[in-house]
Amino acid sequence: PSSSTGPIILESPFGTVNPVDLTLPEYIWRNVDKWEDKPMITCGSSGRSYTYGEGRMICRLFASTLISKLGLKKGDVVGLLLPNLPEYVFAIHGALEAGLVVTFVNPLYTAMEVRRQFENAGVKLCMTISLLLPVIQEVSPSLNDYVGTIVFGGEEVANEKARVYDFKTIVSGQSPDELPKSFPHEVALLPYSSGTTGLPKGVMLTHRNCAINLEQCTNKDLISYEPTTDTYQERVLSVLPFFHIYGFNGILNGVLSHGLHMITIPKFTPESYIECVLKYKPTFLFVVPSLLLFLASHPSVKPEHLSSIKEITCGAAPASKGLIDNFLLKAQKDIRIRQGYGMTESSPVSLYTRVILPENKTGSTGQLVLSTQARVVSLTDGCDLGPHKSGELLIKGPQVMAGYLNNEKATKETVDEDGWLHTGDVAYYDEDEYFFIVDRTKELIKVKGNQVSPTELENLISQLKGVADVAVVGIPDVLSGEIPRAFVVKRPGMDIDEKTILSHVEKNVVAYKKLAGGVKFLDMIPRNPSGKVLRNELKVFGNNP
Ligand code: AYL
Repeated sequence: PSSSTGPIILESPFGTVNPVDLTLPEYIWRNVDKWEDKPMITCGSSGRSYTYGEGRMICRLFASTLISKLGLKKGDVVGLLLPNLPEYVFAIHGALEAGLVVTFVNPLYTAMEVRRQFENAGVKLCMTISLLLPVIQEVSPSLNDYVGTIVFGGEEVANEKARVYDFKTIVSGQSPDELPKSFPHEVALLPYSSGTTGLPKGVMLTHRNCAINLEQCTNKDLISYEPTTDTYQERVLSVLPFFHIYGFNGILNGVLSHGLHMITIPKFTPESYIECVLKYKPTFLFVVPSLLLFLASHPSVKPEHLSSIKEITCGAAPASKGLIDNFLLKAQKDIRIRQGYGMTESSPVSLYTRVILPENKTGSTGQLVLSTQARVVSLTDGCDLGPHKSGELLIKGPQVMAGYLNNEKATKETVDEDGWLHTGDVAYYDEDEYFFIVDRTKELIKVKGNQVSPTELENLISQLKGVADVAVVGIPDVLSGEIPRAFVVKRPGMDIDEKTILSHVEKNVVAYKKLAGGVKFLDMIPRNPSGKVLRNELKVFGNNP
């Protein structure tokens, strides 16, 4: 499909997806009867575990509890401040089954970060663990129509007067009362993403967006799990957070819908990870490049530790051919390494490498998943480009979000009238239509696969009196991929030092957002005539410490 003047639209080589007319919970549980007695999810640290039969029932009862005992109504928003625990499944799928909309945050977020997202999303009910209840208590007074907080393992802190409920207590004795009816086109999830510019925004993902994205990766060329049977079940280890679309839809829901055994750890340490690999002998791992680097280079990871692993999927940030080759050298065995590419705004997967990847395609982020189209357009004149020419990647498919919450302007800037999602990533495709991501035009900084919005840090730094102007960019880093660095112009006659700026940022944001790349002082921030920061100039400058 090529034309020298009009759009050059690439189609998925895998064909079209089966239509999905189910909500997300209906989709993930649709075959649950086949593996009721099999383990569903296990905490790799504590060993706490639930079978599919138990998990399915608890979600159903929790959904009824939310409606009958707490009086929530369809469409109400719940906010999750939770680490990766087995009970995460109940929190999120119980709420979705009840017709509620879910937003989630990093459990290490500061109260300020949680408040901004929960307020913006309109959260009425929170879910957390005892340890993090103080954060919720700081945030909840600013929430309109606040209903309360459910605490997992909260027997000690429960307090009806203060509207703090223990999960087990409130679900116990619940009957599977009727639930409001939900539909596939309705919004299910509000993950936050800064997209191509500005502050994090609520990404409206519908039930269908999420369910169809799972189906779009379900094809004999794309899926390699052995089916779950009486005698066999794949084991998947992942520490990637369920509060990110990769961990939630890409990993957890994929696992649940195929009846696999999920093993998770609430907090990554090299020791706990290796211990889990040895104890549970996972057959599949999901990683981000910094975790692959850990496996490839950490002295405590030995080749024999990796003997159970058949396949590793890596996504969320670039993994070079060099990194993949280094890992395989270390593993001393044939492990399939697959890459996925996507965005929160596309539920997330748009590109995925096929199970059997031709050797000369290592480093590619793969091909278009089912029913997905792409264009690559010139960064200078917007014209469509042919093979081997780098430009902005545009994506179209049923996984593309319904829009940003209460933000029509950002929605229009990101998804155009014809439905093309402007990714802000620079890519090219080769003669076989394998894609390679080479750069990013958007401001977004990715630290170990986590999103960092430069605007958020710039706003924070601007609060300091001595700062006249500021710009934050990502600079390359071996361990994290990128790290944020601030360029600051001092206010005339005032002095402000690097330490003050670093500690102000560190106090207010989660650790991965801190200015690990330091602060550089400049006389002025380079901007174009319309005032837009010339980030590339700063990046080049930023390469010289
Ligand atoms: P967000 N290679 C290079 N950059 C990538 C890749 C990749 N494989 N995947 C994601 N990115 C960058 O919303 C890219 O800049 O979603 C993209 O626009 O947090 C941005 O990350 C989106 O960041 C999977 C596994 C998709 C993971 C994901 C990524 C979800 C990240 C499919 O199988």
